[in-house]
Amino acid sequence: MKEKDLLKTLNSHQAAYVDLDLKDPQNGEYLLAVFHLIPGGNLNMLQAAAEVSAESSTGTNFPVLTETAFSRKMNSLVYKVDLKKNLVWIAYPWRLFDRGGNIQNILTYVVGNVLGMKEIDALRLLDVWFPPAMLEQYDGPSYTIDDMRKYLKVYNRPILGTIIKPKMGLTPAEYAEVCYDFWVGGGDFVKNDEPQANQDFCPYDKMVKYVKQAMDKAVKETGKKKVHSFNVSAPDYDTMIERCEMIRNAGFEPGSYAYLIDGITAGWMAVQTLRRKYPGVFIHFHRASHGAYTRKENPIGFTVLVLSKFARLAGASGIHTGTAGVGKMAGSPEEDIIAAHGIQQFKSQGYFFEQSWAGIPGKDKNVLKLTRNDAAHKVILEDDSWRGVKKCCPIISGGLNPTLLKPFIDVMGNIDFITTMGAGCHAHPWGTKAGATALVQSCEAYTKKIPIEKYAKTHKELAEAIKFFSKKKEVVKKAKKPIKKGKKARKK
Ligand code: CAP
Ligand code: MG
Repeated sequence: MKEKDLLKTLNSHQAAYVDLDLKDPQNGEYLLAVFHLIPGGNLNMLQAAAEVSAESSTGTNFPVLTETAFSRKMNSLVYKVDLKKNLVWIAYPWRLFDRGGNIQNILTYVVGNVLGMKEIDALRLLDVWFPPAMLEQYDGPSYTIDDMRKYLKVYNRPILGTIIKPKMGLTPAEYAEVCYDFWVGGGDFVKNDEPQANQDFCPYDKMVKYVKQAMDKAVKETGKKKVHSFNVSAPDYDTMIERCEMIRNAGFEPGSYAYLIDGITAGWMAVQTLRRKYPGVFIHFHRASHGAYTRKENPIGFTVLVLSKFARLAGASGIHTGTAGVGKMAGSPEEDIIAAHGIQQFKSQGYFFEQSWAGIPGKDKNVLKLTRNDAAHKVILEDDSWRGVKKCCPIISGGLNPTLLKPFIDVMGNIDFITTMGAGCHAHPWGTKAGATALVQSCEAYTKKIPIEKYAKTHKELAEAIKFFSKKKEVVKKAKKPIKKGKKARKK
């Protein structure tokens, strides 16, 4: 059966949401989306796709008498179907979306009710394409990793960071001490862990105050600038802003702090609020609970690439994009690296779309060349006729340690990211400071193109890290061996 043969199986309601002859979907009027779709019930691919298109734009499950000629113009349209691969392309008139750039609104359409429909057994948004004119409406990042590099005076290597561990349970003084140890060990960047908030054993205001003291001490001793990313996620707007202001009023100079937001559990409104209210601050998008949508085993949800593209559009300065299978979290090079590159580059190749992040007609090669040379910053033409969306930086954590830095960079293909290693630093047998030093040494080895085993011969903290983290791997290997039937499990 060919796609076009299925047209005659559509009822009039479904047919209003399909146009397999749509001319030039990339004409600038549409946000384009590609879904993997398995029909539910007894629907065929095109029928199910049409139902998804209706529910994710102007329709419902029956045609309504209140439709108008204009409302029909706002119908999204299924414009391509691949029956073999179960793929569906849908074009959304982007005038459907809330004016002024509202990510939450787009997601409510394209991955809203449709994920709960009976008409699908599987529906996963794989890639999206934003037309240049639409990009004009969205903020994109303001303060980027390049601004952080300038502040830290760190170039030509990843920004080396940590997450304070244990994840929770330290007092403010204990927390700040671990920050200090990491910074004097040579690390650049410390983040709160994603659940850090105003716990009774670690009051927010005290944590901020002690971190400031620790940072001042570390900066004085090392002569190097440091950054702390504070989790400002909160139950309500006022509390979030109160936390942001508390940090600014604690005396942290611009550039020395970032605002971390649990973008999925706190919500896109929080992400965009921070971007709009604090354009001079690095907005750090932590993606806790993204797995419910992005894990490959999930038939219903969206990809890491889609999440990351929307984070860039929303104005996050950086978002966690995963360790491409090198660290502890699920995720593969294919998934995580395409997402990382998708938010770093000015012209990025997705699964289905090449996304130019310039708000100009992609045809103007000269201007695109110009913007590529300065893709890190908004490039405004004198007449402000177009602008580029700044890059959003991959933040890489999840089970990394100094022995895994080079393996990850080799997969990533560049060093333009922030890495935050938690256990990778604080599990070091000699403690956090040595863990940080081992990380710095591992990065030095990479930059000097020396194998870490060789570099470790003259760098003891790294040597100890290699011994410890490699051993850790063996233990995991042993645990995986099936215990022979009848043989007693060896007492550990
Ligand atoms: C890492 C981490 C990060 C997750 C997030 C944690 O700690 O702090 O939140 O890695 O995953 O809580 O597990 P470790 P992702 O460095 O000790 O593993 O970056 O994939 O979103
Ligand atoms: Mg964490």
